[in-house]
Amino acid sequence: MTVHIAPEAVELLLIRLPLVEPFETSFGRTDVREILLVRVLQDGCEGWGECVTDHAPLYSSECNGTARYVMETFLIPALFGGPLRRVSDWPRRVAFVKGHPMAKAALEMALWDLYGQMVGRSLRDLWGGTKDLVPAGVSVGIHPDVPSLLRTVERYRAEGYQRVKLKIKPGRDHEVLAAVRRAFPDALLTADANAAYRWPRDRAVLVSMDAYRLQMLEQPFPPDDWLGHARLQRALQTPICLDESVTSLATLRLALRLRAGQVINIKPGRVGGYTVARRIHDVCRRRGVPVWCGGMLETGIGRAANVALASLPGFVLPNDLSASRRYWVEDIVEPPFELQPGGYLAVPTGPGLGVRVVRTRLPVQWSQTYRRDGEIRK
Ligand code: SMG
Ligand code: MG
Repeated sequence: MTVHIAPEAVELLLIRLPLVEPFETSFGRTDVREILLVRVLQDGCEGWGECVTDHAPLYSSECNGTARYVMETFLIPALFGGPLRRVSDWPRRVAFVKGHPMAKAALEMALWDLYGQMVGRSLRDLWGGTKDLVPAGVSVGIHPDVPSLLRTVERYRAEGYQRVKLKIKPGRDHEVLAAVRRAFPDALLTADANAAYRWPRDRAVLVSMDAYRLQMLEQPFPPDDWLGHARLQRALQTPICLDESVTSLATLRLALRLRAGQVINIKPGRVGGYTVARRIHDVCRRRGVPVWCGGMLETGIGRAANVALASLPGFVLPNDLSASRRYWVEDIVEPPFELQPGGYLAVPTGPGLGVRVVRTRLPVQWSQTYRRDGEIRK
């Protein structure tokens, strides 16, 4: 039986969800997340997607406003333009829209969930995942002072996270890394700069980070500074992990050819969806490049899809996938994600995302439904 994907309606919803504690990176601080959700409907089934944009274009050039605009003006009409034979045809269907990978990825996630619901298969199963449990890491934001940071790291380590990622920026790096390394000599630590450093200005500051025995240093330079990353990697023993730089298969190939990094953080939103994310995984696996799944402070919707992705065999390093309670007082899905013994998250086995969205828990700011027959309802 062939199931064609042809939703009769798409709903966009904006929710506002406070984080359990503020999260600060080199580009800003978040207390409350504004999250754009997508719901697609077909033949009595529904699929949910989550857009990883934020209220402002700080991590990348997209934000909730651009994602909404591009979805309602171009992507949703493209979806209504005719049935898709496979969800993996989605990137080609929307290739005429340049950029806007997060908007495309959110709709793709909803289509994967819908398809999984229709055929009764989990995303892990549809994508060729091989693991029941995926290693959980935790990303720790920039703290106001070192003692409070040490307390946070201590707490997460006591909970059982396999590795701790520390957010850094110029002026908030050596002191932080030295203190955490001193307090936790055996911890698996990484650092993420979110592009806050500059080549060659910060060469010495970065090269001396080798002293902290980090598992990797994530995205020191702006996404397009390929030569900066390649030159730093030549001078640095610590492997560089690329996040913001890798937005496609082509940029992945560039990264590998230039040896601009040795590890890849795969974020489906950043690369335009799960189809491309899986292809990036496949190329890295063939070439022996370790990958892990990044996070964008998702709700249980995005987390469910990412956990399924991380169950693929090439995801060999701890992921930025933490338990629901690390982010939210109450997640918007059931069951929430809980840290399993040894520091793992369990990969859902139910159809599609394998979690149920609890509609009554959605703090909806606005919602709008678009129908294939052309009607739009607020
Ligand atoms: O989802 O646990 C999470 C957060 C992981 O640090 C994280 N993400 O650059 O890797 C990264 C950041 C981007 C999001 S900052 C709002
Ligand atoms: Mg990062």
